[in-house]
Amino acid sequence: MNLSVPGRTLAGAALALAGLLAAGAPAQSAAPSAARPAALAAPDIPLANVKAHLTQFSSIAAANGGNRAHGRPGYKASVDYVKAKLDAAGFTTTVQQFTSSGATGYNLIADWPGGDTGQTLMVGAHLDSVSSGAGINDNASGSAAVLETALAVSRAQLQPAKHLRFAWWGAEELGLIGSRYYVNNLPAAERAKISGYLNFDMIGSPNPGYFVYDDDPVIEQTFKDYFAGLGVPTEIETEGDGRSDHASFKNVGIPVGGLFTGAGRTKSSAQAQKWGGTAGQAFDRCYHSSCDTTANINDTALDRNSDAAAHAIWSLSAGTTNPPGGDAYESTADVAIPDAGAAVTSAIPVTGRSGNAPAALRVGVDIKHTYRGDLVIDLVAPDGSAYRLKNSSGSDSADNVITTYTVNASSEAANGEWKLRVQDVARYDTGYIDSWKLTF
Ligand code: DTR
Ligand code: CA
Ligand code: ZN
Ligand code: ZN
Repeated sequence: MNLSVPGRTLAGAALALAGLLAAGAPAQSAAPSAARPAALAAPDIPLANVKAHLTQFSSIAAANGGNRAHGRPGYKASVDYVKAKLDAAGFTTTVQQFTSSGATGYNLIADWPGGDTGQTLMVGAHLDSVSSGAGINDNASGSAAVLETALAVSRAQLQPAKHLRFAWWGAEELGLIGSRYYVNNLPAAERAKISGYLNFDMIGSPNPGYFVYDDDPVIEQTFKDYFAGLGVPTEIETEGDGRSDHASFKNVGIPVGGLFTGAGRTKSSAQAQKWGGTAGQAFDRCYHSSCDTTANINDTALDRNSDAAAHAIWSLSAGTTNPPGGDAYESTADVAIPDAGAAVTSAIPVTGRSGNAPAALRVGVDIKHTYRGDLVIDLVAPDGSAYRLKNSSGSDSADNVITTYTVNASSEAANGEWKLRVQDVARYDTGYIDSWKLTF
């Protein structure tokens, strides 16, 4: 059996061979009940719903002196609006009071019942504006997206492995006051239960960039994978360290991540090339100004970032402990295999996992093809390394390849795009990839 494992040491090849030998006598394909359903995909977050929240925040500001700032009536009215939506959707809400600059501040915390509270994923945005305006991009955009993804969790009646907690912070504009108060008043044992915090502050800038925080690598990769799936390039957020509420969590060692579309800095020509918009102009010309109104939003950016938030919540709350059946990722797309032609591939994007793939990665294949001896089958890891699953054979005249291979993929990063590569190397007899599955 020739191993196509480019760039491997002999020892590595031997290990890989040992792994593949286990697959030599094709195992029975995993009983469907043994494999968990593939990781649930997040729903689309309707842009219209997110914008309806922006309209509400705008009306609240207009009815309360033109802003939603800490210590002003518009802020508490914003809290009341969000809380009412969450109470109606089945969340357990808590309003945490604090004092800053002589005024009462409020954090709104919303727990989604269920999940392992020992692994709590938090998602947050600051709800306050500056006193000069309604603060629609900064930060009704993040507040609305977090609210709508929370409501999407309720609509889906999601039951993730991890516990989900959402938060809207007060007095961020005064210096991360609300989020810092929350973290500082969490007992250490409670802090230790927070597996990660996702922050959304300014995610609809009118001249947008697509920036991903580069703090925790798993969270960063989860967002990058999402935007890669859209074909939207991203950049690392370099302005943010310490500049928003994720800093309160990072300062106590909690993994953080988030998204940002830019504030007062100027978009470069190179950035305008990749993202569109106007070079030489600020990402948000109305940053901290009275013109930060509902007209100060780029709908595409707000929609993409809302959907990216949902993707990260669904992916990162799925849990890291593998249940007995393992975590399965599946493609059911049919891919025709040309007779005696070029190899074809079928891809499965894997996200939200940490570390490397297992030493016993299960590769379930279902290929419908007469005279299966024509077929050569490889698993291709995200970095391009190929693992031979099946060689061609002139004597194997049976039809179809429906089996599970076990591959030692422990030297491969788990996250990324895995491919099944199939080539028909002999004339006559044709077929197609019906489905295939990776189980970690
Ligand atoms: N501090 C935020 C705006 C802001 C500036 N840089 C970043 C980077 C990442 C997130 C947010 C920001 C505010 O004015 O609310
Ligand atoms: Ca959407
Ligand atoms: Zn601000
Ligand atoms: Zn902000």
